[in-house]
Amino acid sequence: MGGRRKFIKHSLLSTFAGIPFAVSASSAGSFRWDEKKQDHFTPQILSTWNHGMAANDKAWEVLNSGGSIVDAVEQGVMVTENDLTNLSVGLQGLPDREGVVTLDASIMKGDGSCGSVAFVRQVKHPITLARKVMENTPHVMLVGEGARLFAESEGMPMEQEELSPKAREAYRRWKENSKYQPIINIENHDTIGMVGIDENGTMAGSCTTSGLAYKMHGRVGDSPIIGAGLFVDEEVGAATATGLGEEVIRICGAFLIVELMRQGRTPQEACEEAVRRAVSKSKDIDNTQIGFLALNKSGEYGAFAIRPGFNYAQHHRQGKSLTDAKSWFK
Ligand code: SD4
Repeated sequence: MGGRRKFIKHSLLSTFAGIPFAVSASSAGSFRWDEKKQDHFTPQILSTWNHGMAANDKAWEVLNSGGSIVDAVEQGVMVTENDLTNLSVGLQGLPDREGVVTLDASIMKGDGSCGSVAFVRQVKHPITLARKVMENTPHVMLVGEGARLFAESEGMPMEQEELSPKAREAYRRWKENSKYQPIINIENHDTIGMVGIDENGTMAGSCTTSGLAYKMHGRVGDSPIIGAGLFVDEEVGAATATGLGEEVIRICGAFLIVELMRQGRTPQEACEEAVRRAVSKSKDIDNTQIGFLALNKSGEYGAFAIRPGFNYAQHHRQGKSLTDAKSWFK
């Protein structure tokens, strides 16, 4: 995480400005994708935070080697789940108050298929487990011991419950005061959310996290909640969230953004409106950070956060970039 502040600032390529926005107004005044007007799409992958660069690299490689967009968003975020330097995603993440690492993840396809797991232990790749929930069960969400047992039944290996050296040391220091307070410090908010579109206009998204550091045992954040941390509807677009999950759940953040886009807002406008909504509902704005990231079907994207510090990674045919998102507070 040391490189977090070494942002590679790029002004995003103006290529996207020229993409035709092929949506049409329905009689109800909302927007509907008009397939007749556009028969090709611009593949693109977007992820939260600077670890999104490596995750996007993988997702892009998967897409380019013939994988589906769901394969891409799954395998992309697995890179972060494997990243031993990341203390907010995967089993190396910071534990809850009891010293236990519990993971949340979700995956969604643009046709409405989705799967998620929450409060799951000992599973190295909760995103893969979420995909198995989506594909191999009649359910959308499995939690806790049930999710772990399902992983076992699917042949996924169970990992030892042992804190990573960095997490162990951080937990030891935290226990000196054992003070629980959500911290807006971005070092403490590292969830990866990824959204993408392929050249056929098929969309998908993924989101995976170890959640808030030192959360109450059993706490579940927004990341595995379809419509809060992630939502995809390929008639319109996709959105994902990072930050204080309680505040994202309160406003159904990702769903809200997709619905705002359906009503004609650009991804940027939709993210800004969702942040405005979160700010207006927040019970503790001084201690809250949220970042939203959105992509619509025509390749327009947007990002916005409550306060500075949130960045996002983007990959497309013209290259890749890491960009600081604008924020409500300057
Ligand atoms: C959660 N949204 O569990 C997650 C935390 C997060 O970067 O985004 N961390 O509330």
